Amino acid sequence: MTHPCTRPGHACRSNAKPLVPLAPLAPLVAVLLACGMVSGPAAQAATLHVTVTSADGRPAADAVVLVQPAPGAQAVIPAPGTVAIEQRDFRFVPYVTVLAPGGAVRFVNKDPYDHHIRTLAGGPLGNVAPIKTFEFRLAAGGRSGDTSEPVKLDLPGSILLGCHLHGSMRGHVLVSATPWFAVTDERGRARVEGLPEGAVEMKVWHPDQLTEQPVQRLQLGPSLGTDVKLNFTPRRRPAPRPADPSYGPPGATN
Ligand SMILES: [Cu+2]
Repeated sequence: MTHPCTRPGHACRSNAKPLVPLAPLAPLVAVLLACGMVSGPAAQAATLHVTVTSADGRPAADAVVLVQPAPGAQAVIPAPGTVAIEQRDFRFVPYVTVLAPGGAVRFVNKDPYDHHIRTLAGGPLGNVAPIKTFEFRLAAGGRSGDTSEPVKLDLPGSILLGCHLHGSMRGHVLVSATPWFAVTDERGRARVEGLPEGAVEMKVWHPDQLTEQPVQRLQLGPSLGTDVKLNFTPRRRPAPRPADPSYGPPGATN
C-alpha cells in the first residue's frame, strides 16, 4: 500500500527533499516523494547485486556502486547518519567510506599511537581537490581525545584521507549524490537494498579511476544481478603494517 503523500501539511520524513543530482545522471534526477508511510513490496522491494571486476578480470574491491532511481519513483530515502572511520593498524577502516549529503564522519583511533588526520588532493593524478578540508590530532586509542567530533559533509564529492605522522596511511570518503550505494568486498561484490522497483541508472566509482565509469540503465524487479567491468585496473591496496608494539611510537614518521 503506497501513500501518495500529497496532503498539505502531511508529516513526511524530515529528509524528504529532492536529491542532489549525481552529475552524470542528471537526466534521471529523481524528485522522490520520501514519505514515511510509503511501504509494501511493490514500492520498496528491489535488491541489486553487483559484481565488479577490474580491466584485468580480477575482482575489484573498494568500488562504490551508486544507484539512482528514475524520476517519479516512490521510495523511502535512507536517512544520512554519522559513520565511524577507525584508525587501526595504521590504516583507515573502512578504506572507502560512503555517505549521503548531510551525513557526517567521525574518526576513532584504535591504534596505541597518535594519528594526525588530514585531507589531501585525491585521484590517481593527485589533482582532485577534497570537497572539505580539515585536520586534527587524535590521541592513542583508549586515551582522552582518541575520537573526533563529527565532520559534517553536505556536498557530493570525494576526500582523500591521510596522516601527517604516517605517510603511508590512505583512506577515501565519497559523499554520494544518491542515498542508494554499496561498496564492493574483496570478491568484488556489493548489494544495494531498499530500492524502488523499476528503472534505475547505476554507475560505479573507484578512488583510483582516471575517468568516469559508464552509466548502466537497468530495470529492477525484486532482485537483479549484474556485472560491471572497470575501464582500468586499481592499484593494490597497501597491506596493513605489523601490529608490533615496538613499531611506530607516538609521533613516529615514515
Ligand atoms: Cu597516523
